[in-house]
Amino acid sequence: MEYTVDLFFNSRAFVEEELRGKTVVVIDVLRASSTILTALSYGAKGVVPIRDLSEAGPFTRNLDPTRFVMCGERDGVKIDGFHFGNSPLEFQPADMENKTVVLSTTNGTMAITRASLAKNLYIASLLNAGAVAEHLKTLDQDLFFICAGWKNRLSIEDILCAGYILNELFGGNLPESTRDGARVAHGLYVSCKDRITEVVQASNHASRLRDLNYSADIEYCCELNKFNLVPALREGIIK
Ligand code: 3SL
Repeated sequence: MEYTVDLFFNSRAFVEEELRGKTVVVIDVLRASSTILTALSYGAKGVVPIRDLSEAGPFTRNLDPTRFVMCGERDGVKIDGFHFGNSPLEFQPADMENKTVVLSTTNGTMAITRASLAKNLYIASLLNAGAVAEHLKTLDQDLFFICAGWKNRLSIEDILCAGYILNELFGGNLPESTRDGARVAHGLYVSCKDRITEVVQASNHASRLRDLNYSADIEYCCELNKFNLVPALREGIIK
């Protein structure tokens, strides 16, 4: 049976209810998804995504600081009072091992928390795009990509990553029922597949990150298939 494949271009471009019971892949190449993957690869127990800072209060006030790490940014800059920002290169394995990470970012955790009615919610970036595609092959159901973007706009690196996953998944033959958003992502990937890093480096968000002295993060986040992990959100925690 043919199933729907669709894509939303930013973290606010969907109605939360329409994702209830669906399979969703949230992509934020620069940098939330890449940060989540890195923390989990360093042995974090899980990542709790929070939408806004009012939700951080209970964590900062009540939780054992030896078991919890607060990470997050606003406009790319570390949130005051948090242990770390949103740079995957900022922390060491020992900072994350056996800890629960509480993460709040401008767009990425907004996308994740807004999509939390999904039945399956996976986190993807270029670091694990191949593993996500392999996992999606085992499912046979409607599939929605949410590209976190930046403040109601699209981010080309997120769309490109979705296109890569679509290409791995369908080998170029998209199902007939594929919606326009997913077709655009696949088309972008096909036209740029030999210069992924170049396209990411030329993106608006890469330029914002360079202005904040995060050039090394951009390079790191372009490493294709560094991790064989497919993190999923279950009961509010990404593992
Ligand atoms: O918006 C987000 O979720 C972040 O990933 C943006 S930044 O790369 O930390 O600026």
